[in-house]
Amino acid sequence: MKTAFITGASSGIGRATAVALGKAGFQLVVTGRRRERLEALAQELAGVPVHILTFDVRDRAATEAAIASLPAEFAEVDVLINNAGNAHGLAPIQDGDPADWDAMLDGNVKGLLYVSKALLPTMTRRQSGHIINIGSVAGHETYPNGNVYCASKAAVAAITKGMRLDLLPHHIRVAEVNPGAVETEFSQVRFKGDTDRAATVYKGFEPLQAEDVADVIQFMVTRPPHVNIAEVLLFPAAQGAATTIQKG
Ligand code: NDP
Ligand code: 8X3
Repeated sequence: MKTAFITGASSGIGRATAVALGKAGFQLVVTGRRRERLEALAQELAGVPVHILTFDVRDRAATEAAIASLPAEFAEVDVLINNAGNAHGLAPIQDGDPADWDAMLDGNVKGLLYVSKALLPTMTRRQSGHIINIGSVAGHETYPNGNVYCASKAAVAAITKGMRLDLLPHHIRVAEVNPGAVETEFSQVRFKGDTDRAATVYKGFEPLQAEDVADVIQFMVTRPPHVNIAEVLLFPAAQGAATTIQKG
C-alpha cells in the first residue's frame, strides 16, 4: 500500500484530497493543528489506515519532531501533498499587518520547506517519490492588495521548479497545482472569521469545490511512473484571471 502524506488535511483542499486518496487505495498521514478535525476525518475514512500528526508547519523543531515520530509502517512516504497554508488579510502594502506577513511567509513558504526537508531522505534513499505543492493563481499573477500572499505563492512556484530540477537525478516527480477560487475556509481565515465578507467572495458564480481540486490531484498521483503532470492551473469556468470572474 502506498503512503500519502497530506499537510493541512483538517479542512478544505487537504481534507478532500485525503478522502480521495484514501478511497483510491493509499494509506494516509494527515496533518494540521486541529487534532479533533483530523480524528473526525480518520473516522470518516474507516478501513483506511490513517496516522495523525498535529504540528504547526511554521515551527521547524515541531515539524521535524512530528515527522521523526512516524511509526515505521507510515515512514516511507511515496506521495507528499504540500497543501497547508492560508492568506491572512487583504490590504494595501502600506496598511499590511507584519504579523500577517509573518504568518504567510512562515507558513506557506518556510513550512513547505521544513516538511519537504524532513521527508526527502525517505524519498532520496529509495530513489522514488512524488511531491505536489499547492500554489495558486496568486503565485502567477499579483493582484491589488494581494502583495505578500501573492509573494508567498510566487515563492512556492519558484521552489517547485527548483525542487523538480534538484530531485530529477533521484527520480522524484515534483509538480504544482494552482487553483483559482475554491470555496473552503480560505476566505474565513483571510478575513479573520468575518463569514459575511468571506461569503461574498463566492457569490454570483459557481466556485470550485475542494473535491474538484482533489480530483485533479488524485489523477496526477495515479499516473504511471514515467508521467509527471508538472503544472496545473485550475479555474472555475467563470474565472479568467485572478481577479476576473464573471458574476451572473
Ligand atoms: P482552508 O483554510 O480550508 O485549509 C487550510 C489548511 O491548512 C487547514 O487544514 C489548516 O489546518 C492548514 N494550515 C494552515 N496554516 C497552518 C499551519 N501554520 N500549520 C499547519 N497547518 C496549517 O483553505 P484551503 O483548503 O483553501 O487551502 C489549502 C491550500 O490551498 C493553501 O495553501 C491555499 O493557499 C491554497 N489555495 C487555496 C485557494 C482557495 O481559493 N481556497 C486557491 C488557491 C490556492 P489547521 O488550521 O488545522 O492547522
Ligand atoms: C487563493 C486564490 O485569488 O484568493 O490562492 O488568491 S486567490
